[in-house]
Amino acid sequence: MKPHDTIAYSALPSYEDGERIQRARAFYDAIKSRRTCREFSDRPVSRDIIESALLAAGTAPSGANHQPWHFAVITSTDRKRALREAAEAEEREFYAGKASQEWVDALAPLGTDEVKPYLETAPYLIVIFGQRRGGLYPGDNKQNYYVNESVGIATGFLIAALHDAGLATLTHTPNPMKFLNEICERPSHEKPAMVLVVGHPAPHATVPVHATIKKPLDQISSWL
Ligand code: IYR
Repeated sequence: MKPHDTIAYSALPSYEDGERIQRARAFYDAIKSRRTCREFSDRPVSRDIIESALLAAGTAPSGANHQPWHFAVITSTDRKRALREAAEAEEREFYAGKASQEWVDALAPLGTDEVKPYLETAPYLIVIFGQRRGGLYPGDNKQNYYVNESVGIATGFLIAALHDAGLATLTHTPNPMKFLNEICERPSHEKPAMVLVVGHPAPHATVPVHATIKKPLDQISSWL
């Protein structure tokens, strides 16, 4: 079989309509319990779970199917500490005046600040990179397309897979984040997209009420 050949579109199971409705609701019920976590426990998490979730992320649609992403999985104490120190240095500037007042005000209900102990506590920090160049096959050096969109979708899959496995996540976006290339030993044509903190919530973890307010259907959709 060559890449230009086709295969039958056969992967979808044939549910009854009622079952389809029930499954769609069940998925919504499951995913709506996801909460961004900002207090992690150091309880270990099996590497198998992370590998399966990364494989799930890797099935996301992408521009020209080039799969322009790289997931650097940090487990080493030293690298976590280096990442925390660099991220906190950026965040100190952000909260001390680099961010607009409007931005700081928007974050106030979340209670975020420049102190990020979870970057050392959580068992995994997955640093997600978008590859400006690459292609499908090892050694390819082609233009990649819709890199931000592709990486965003893959990250969504990753978060959903980890949530489904009963793990908590936090999308962390230090600003700027070029320092992540050095910590993760990634080439400069890769652009850091975000850090995904993964683990179990600390027993005392809380969630801001602000984060639990989700827009209703009539505010997020229109039917034409
Ligand atoms: N990167 C900062 C600030 C921050 C920005 C947004 I937009 C958030 O939704 C949350 C935080 C930080 O991590 O604190």
